[in-house]
Amino acid sequence: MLKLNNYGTRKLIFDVCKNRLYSASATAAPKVKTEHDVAKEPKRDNESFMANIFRGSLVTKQVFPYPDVLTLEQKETANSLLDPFQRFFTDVNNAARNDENSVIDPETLKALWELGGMGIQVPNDYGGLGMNNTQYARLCQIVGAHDLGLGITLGAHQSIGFKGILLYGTPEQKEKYLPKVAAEEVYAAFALTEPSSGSDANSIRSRAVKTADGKHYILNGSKIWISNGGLADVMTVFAQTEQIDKKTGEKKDKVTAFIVERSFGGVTNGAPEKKMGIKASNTAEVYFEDCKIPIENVLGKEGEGFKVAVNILNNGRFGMGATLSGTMKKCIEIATAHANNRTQFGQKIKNFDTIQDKIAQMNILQYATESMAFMISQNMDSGSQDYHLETAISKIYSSESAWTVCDEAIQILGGMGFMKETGLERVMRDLRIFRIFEGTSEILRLFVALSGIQYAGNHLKELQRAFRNPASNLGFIFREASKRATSTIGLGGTDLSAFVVPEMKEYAKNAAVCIDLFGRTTEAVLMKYNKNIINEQIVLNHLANASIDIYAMIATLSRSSRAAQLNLPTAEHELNLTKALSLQASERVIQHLKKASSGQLQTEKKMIQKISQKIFDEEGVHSTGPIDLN
Ligand code: MYA
Repeated sequence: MLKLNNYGTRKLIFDVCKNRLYSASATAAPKVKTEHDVAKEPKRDNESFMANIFRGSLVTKQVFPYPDVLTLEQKETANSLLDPFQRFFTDVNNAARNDENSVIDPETLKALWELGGMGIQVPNDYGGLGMNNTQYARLCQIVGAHDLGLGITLGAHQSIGFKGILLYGTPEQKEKYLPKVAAEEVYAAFALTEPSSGSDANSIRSRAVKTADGKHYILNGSKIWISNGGLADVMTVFAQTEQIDKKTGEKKDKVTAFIVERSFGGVTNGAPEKKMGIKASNTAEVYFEDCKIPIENVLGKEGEGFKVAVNILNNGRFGMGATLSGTMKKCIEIATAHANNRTQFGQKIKNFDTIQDKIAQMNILQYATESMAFMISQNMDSGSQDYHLETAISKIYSSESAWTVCDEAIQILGGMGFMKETGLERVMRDLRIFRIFEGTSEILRLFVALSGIQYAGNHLKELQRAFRNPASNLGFIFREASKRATSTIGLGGTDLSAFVVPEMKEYAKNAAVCIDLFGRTTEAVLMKYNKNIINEQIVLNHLANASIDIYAMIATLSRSSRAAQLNLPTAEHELNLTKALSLQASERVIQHLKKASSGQLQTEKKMIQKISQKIFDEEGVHSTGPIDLN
């Protein structure tokens, strides 16, 4: 889908959108379904709230009421670990020292292993703490509040390093590797990125060739920027392998995932990279030279490694949201402690509107980030398979919000914020990478918009099919027609009022208006651009931005309503945060959606292309100096 210069690969079926749904084309002769069409058809209902709003449908199972999946016992287990984790960060770990030394000392790491911190989600039977995603998310918050550099050592190990073994491992693979990576001080890493393959993860060049006896693969290639690359003895490695297409018999390179042990031989790594932030974590190149991998170390199916890679990333992304919600909380604490005490112009700076506005905005971003992360983790814990869009949204939102919150905290502290001793400058350096790794904000925005649009396109195709045989699809057609008719004349439409407490009804209405406009705009851009939508990145970004704000509104409406229903002591504040967010976010959504379908966008796009082309040609700005008339 995101083959940015080769949109044919995804074979999106947008042709249906060439014509208006109710036009003559809808009754054209039915196209014979190819196997590919059938394979692409949804096999079960997609429960993702976000995917469904792309097609104008409201599927609320994942979002209302706010999930609460932990049993009392699970809550207690997680809580019992919060204290030891807190104590580890206050008594043992020293984030500033780790940053200064660009390494975590062995005693600190040993203490983390002893706490069970490296195998939080590994089942007890394999020596781990056996926690689910939500319990893990609680611990991530503590990590995020104290040391992001150490968090990457921990996250690269379990959120992606050996996550593939948990998700795809055979019983033998689990038996062999999980005890080691959970408790025996064996580090894991995730080796995907290569010099020529960053966002375009499918284009890796590392190759593994099967031996003549079929018992091994021989791996050659190199990986860059591998977190824990210099520490790991077990790695999840992705490489091209020759596969025979079952349908055509053609030979084709496809990615396969492998569990690679350093002890297999031929595995070396470069020196630790010198980085802007997360210095405490080890980042290194990893080289594979004739590394002999037993066939039983293929992870998942041969040729299906790309799916393994993206699903590991999808599965781990909520952890980043949880982690960064902890980071933001800490930044807010530092900023408020300062604002409460700092006097300027004869009064505490907390009395100034500007500072109040900053602090409130920071809390809104933190609240929304946390609400999303725990909504997703709990959906995953209750068995949902449809969380890809939501985790991508949460990754974008949390990494961008944390940056803003930390930046504003520094601004509130003024000169003091710029000093090393406050600790915020380290957090800011550490945070910069979060918008880049595990999928850049840019690539994930395209992923969100295009995946949602593909889902909407499939729905339109279904509708077209129904029109070919209206007699047996009357109910479906009628429901669609009435949905469109009522929303066109401003009646009916989405109603969220039943899901929120009475005082939030008005705000739920804002979100509902956005959802309706979102569905209509998605359909309109599909009609307008057809399959060329893939090349309309600005339109896609507007849709993605609108979807992100909608998810933030929904997650907070749901969580704050729950807080009010339970009469929590923080309920009033949570409702206020949600109200403010709803007012601001709904305005942004409407702006983005207007932009996405505006006729002016193409004129603007041409202008931007012209300007940027000139700058690229010149490799820099192109203007005559203001005091130079030559
Ligand atoms: S690790 C390196 C991270 N690298 C990336 O994230 C790479 C980003 N790129 C991509 O994700 C993909 O290449 C994109 C797809 C999205 C661009 N879920 O033709 P396609 C399916 C499910 O669109 P492409 C790092 O940084 C798609 O449906 N399926 O693919 C670690 C299609 O299937 P089908 C997906 O154009 C840093 C097929 O794949 C997804 O090549 C350390 C092909 O699709 C998806 N997402 O590009 C972090 N995407 O054919 C430490 C595609 O059936 C962790 N597909 O239709 C820190 C954690 C926090 C700390 C914790 C502390 C406690």
